[in-house]
Amino acid sequence: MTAQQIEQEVFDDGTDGGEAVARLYQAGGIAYGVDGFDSVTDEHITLFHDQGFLVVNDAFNPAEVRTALDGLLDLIDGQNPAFTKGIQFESGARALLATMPRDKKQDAVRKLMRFVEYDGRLRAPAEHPRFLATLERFMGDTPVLFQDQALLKPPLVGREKPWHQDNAYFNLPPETVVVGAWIALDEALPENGCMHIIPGSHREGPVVHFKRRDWQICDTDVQTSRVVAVPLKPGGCLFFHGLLHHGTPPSRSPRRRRALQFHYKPASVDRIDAEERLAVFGSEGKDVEC
Ligand SMILES: O=C(O)CCC(=O)C(=O)O
Repeated sequence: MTAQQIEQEVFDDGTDGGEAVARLYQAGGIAYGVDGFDSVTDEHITLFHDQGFLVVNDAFNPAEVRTALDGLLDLIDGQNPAFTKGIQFESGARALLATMPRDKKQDAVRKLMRFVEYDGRLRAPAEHPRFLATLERFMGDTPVLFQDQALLKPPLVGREKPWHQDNAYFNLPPETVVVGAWIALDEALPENGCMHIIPGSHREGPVVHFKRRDWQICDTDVQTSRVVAVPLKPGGCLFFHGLLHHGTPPSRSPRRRRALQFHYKPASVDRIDAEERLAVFGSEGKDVEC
């Protein structure tokens, strides 16, 4: 990667809640899943609508996980010169990137975005036929991929993603059954920042989000007594509703936590504009303290 390329990169200067936020992620239980897409029954689809999530273990096999990781590392390493805008580095890495070896560089990355057009190895899980068929059963409509991300928590310095609803970020009608698919590429555990959710919270509708450590649900509004952790083995997949309250704690673990996240909307749903979205999810003008 040249100095000029680095100049184009985006650095995330966001703040980290650090240990002070640990109380927001004290889970009272863990979520268990079904084994493989073929095990998903109609009862599981009903459960998804009731609880707002479904875990599928071994959704992707070790070879598929390895292939996706190879694609990810190549993009981080700058091996595809056309992929110039999709990497968000941790701000602390600014001065060091040009000389970092490949293995170290990945530990300076917080997020990759919009990569499916650039690497077939990363597009493959998003187009996996049984995966898409499962999404279609959740939605009762054709799933359309509209966001692709890779979310990395590097060893020891993985940052929190505060509690939020994904639909607060999307210009889609707020109640849309958006389905997020979060696919573990490493083992994800509470200590290295696995997903934490509040089962059933999607049924309570959209909630106001605030600009604090991120665009997030107010810390005092997080229903901490209902928190469940979602540990996953590599290849495990959490499907979750776009209104489900979820977040991930900071990681001080020496173990990496890398994941892919794809978001799908039903084909029949049209976009709205940001103003309409913020009228529902935005805190401005609502005179609410957080
Ligand atoms: O993987 C993470 O740490 C956070 C994922 C998430 O909830 C998001 O990016 O919306």
